[in-house]
Amino acid sequence: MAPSDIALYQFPISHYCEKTRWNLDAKGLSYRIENLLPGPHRQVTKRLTKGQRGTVPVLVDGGTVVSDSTDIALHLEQAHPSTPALIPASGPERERVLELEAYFDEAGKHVRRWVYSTLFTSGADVKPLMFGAFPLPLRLFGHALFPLIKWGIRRQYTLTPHKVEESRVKILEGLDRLEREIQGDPSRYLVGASLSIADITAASLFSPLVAAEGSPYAVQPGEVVPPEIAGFRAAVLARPAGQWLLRRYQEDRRRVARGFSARAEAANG
Ligand SMILES: N[C@@H](CCC(=O)N[C@@H](CS)C(=O)NCC(=O)O)C(=O)O
Repeated sequence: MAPSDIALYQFPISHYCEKTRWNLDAKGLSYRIENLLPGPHRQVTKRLTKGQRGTVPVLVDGGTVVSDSTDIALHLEQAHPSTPALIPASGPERERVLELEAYFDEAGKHVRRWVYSTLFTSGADVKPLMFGAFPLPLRLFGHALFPLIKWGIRRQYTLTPHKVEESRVKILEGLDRLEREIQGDPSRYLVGASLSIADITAASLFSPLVAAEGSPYAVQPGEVVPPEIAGFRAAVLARPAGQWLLRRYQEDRRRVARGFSARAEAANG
């Protein structure tokens, strides 16, 4: 298949988009990345999905348009089967993979809320992470839109103190569950003896908590990490769950995340 036959519409900063990039990379598929600015993105995503959904990621695979990272994973498994499968074709292992995928997908919303809230409250500069991958004119446009984008994020993801605290607790529950599933052993996969979409989902959606190398949240030279985030990351890294997250990135995230490398190139250029 020609590289341009698969296009991923995405935000570089989004951990749900990171999940789909990893999914595509794990299957060895070539794809084109179309980075969208938060806010104006809805014109594109609504057009692509014929008004059905506004969120990213959206995958265009030949004539098929799929949005939602879980539906994309199901589509990719069917349209581009790989060995070993990221989603087993049938049986109890399939059920387990899908159940864990759904659980960690939901946990990702709590990570997003806690991370955005903590970054905004600390006054950290989120703009390099959000816009670094864009060409200069769009980057400047993004900077101009930033106050509005920030307001939209606060509103859409309900960054209220009560909800943020609720999410912090949910994150800790998620890390506990991860440790139970791997029986405290960072070398184990969640289901069976090979990487599945359950591992990709947990690792990508929790990646902001450990700033794994190869993830969009890897710490850049000169980046100032707010103390609350640095402290939380240190506590996660001291746990088997944190070591598991790092290991999945080191051992299984084989190809460099392309959104991230584009960000680094833009920052260097
Ligand atoms: N469950 C969805 C979550 C997607 C999602 O929430 N995407 C966010 C970025 S992380 C988004 O597009 N936000 C902007 C919007 O809702 O318009 C998935 O897995 O694709």
